[in-house]
Amino acid sequence: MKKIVMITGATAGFGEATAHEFAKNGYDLIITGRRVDRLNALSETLARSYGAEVFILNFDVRNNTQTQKSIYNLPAKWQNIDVLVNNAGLASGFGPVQDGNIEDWDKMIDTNVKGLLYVTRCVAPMMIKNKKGHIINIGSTAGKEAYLNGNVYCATKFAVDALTKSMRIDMLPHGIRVTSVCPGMAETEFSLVRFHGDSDKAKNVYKGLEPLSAKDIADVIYFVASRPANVNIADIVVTPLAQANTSNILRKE
Ligand code: NDP
Ligand code: 8X3
Repeated sequence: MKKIVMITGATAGFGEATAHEFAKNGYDLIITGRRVDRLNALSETLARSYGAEVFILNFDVRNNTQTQKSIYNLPAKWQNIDVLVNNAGLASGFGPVQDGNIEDWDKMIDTNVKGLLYVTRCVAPMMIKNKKGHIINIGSTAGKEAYLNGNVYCATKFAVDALTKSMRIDMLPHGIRVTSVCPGMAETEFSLVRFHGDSDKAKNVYKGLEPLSAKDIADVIYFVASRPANVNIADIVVTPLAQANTSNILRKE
């Protein structure tokens, strides 16, 4: 029987690239997100290119009722999830806390922290029942070090870091692996979303440097998932060569 990976936020960026990586390596996939047209297109591509079976779940991770309904109603075969990639997330806004937009804050906290928890709350008991599994949370360098104007986004990723450490303790008696993958600057739709669709501001983030690609991170996610069963990679931080940490970034003129 083929292994099953569930990837939240598979309609773009890391999630989409990770879906390709796992499908290429023989997994069947549960792909989730809000943009169902993209999920349908990705499902067709994965089936055609790699012969993968794909199950689509179209829900908003901020909505616990939708999340529970989607996951609990998975057909029995699809509840046999080997790897959960908690990837859905975003930054919304960039500025000092005193000018912060409450809607942006709620969006980030509800998606990056509560959404990750809602999904995990549904999937972890399935893994415990099946006596196997691997939860991979997508953190960030922003969850290791705060940076100027990052405040609430950084706080959500610090929360992911704490949750990953806690989950590893909770899952210990059940033989379930828990990992965080923490990327630095990667050019996906992330900055476009952060700057509310302003493509000039989004492009400017990566000016003068070669950022990570979604594929760079998908490779790392597959790597941690494909270690021997006795190996758990706890935490992995990946930056572009031009980024030493969240604030020291080398840009060419
Ligand atoms: P993208 O914007 O390219 O992709 C984000 C994905 O998350 C989309 O598939 C989107 O799907 C999904 N998503 C967002 N909100 C929700 C929601 N409420 N419910 C369901 N799905 C949602 O960004 P990235 O691929 O770059 O980001 C993926 C993860 O990586 C995020 O957690 C981000 O914080 C993190 N990260 C990104 C870095 C970067 O520099 N790019 C660096 C470090 C971490 P849809 O809109 O269809 O729902
Ligand atoms: C996203 C990367 O550098 O914008 O987590 O925080 S960064």
